[in-house]
Amino acid sequence: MRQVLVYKADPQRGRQWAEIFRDEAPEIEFRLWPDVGDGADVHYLAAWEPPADLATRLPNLRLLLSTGAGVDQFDLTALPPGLPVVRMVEPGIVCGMVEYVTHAVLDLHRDMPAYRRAQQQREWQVIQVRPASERRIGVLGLGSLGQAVLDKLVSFGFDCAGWSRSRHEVPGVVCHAGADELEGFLARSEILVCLLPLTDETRGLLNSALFAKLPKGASLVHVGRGPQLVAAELLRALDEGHLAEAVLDVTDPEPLPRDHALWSHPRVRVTPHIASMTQPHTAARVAIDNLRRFARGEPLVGLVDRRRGY
Ligand code: NDP
Ligand code: OXD
Repeated sequence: MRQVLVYKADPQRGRQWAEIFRDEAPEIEFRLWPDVGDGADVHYLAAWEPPADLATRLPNLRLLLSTGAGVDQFDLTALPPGLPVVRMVEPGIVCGMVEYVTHAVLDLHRDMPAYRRAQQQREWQVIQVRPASERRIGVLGLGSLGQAVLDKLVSFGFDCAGWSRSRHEVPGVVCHAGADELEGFLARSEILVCLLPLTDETRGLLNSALFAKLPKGASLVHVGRGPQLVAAELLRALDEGHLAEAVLDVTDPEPLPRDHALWSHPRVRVTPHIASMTQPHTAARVAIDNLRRFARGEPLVGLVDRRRGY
């Protein structure tokens, strides 16, 4: 039977997906939103945001693929029960995130924010260099992105730890698991990187209580999701000198309003959610692989636990 996939995200990237599907998966008919045709034909949807009337618009949908690594933009409770949801695990997203976080951590580790401020004042000011082995990095989230980032940071010799819900073993990384081990993990994290998915449990996690458990002078690199951060409490921790710097790729809301205090704080750097981006060619191939796995009844890569929310 003919299989039909609808793509509903950035149309330019969609056209690149279409080429890959045409050349590498001719058995799957590719339709670009809004040219869905008869919705009853559609088995698979690849979307950043599914349509609100998903169940009636695509009544025979069998699989929903997120075009991003996160699925918090989906209301998982509103989707048809039993519909499998897959998040994007593809090499392009991983490489982008490794580059962004490595850049941010090295920049903080080598005191570049202080040197940028000194240059503005024309001050020749030397700060003692600390070896990477003496810099303690903590990564919240040991999923596909957290582990890839840690792999690179370990290669620089940083003293690395990670935190996740379940216990993991990651070479060269002190792994902490669960709420009971969060405090010990935070107490040793001089540069804290957030790579958690947004769920009810992680919303607002980056707040004053958490900042207070970090060592004085710690910095934050936030690349998870904006609503995990309580921005006013971050600004207070920076103003009080408990935290030194923050690098934020995600904010709440996005885009960040022009008059928001985060833009102008001297110890905050904001980027517009560009830490990593799904790369159309690699993502399309990952999607094809997952659709073929699905057709063969094999385990899917990046299957979301809808109850857990990631
Ligand atoms: P994964 O699902 O692979 O990993 C999530 C990790 O978070 C897992 O280790 C999981 O623990 C841990 N976790 C989730 N909830 C909790 C909790 N309550 N307590 C402790 N640990 C928890 O996700 P990815 O690594 O692929 O992506 C992470 C996030 O990065 C995405 O959800 C997205 O929000 C963000 N992202 C941001 C981008 C950007 O450009 N800024 C781009 C891409 C992604 P366990 O392993 O035990 O399940
Ligand atoms: C994603 C993102 O989830 O871009 O892929 O944040």
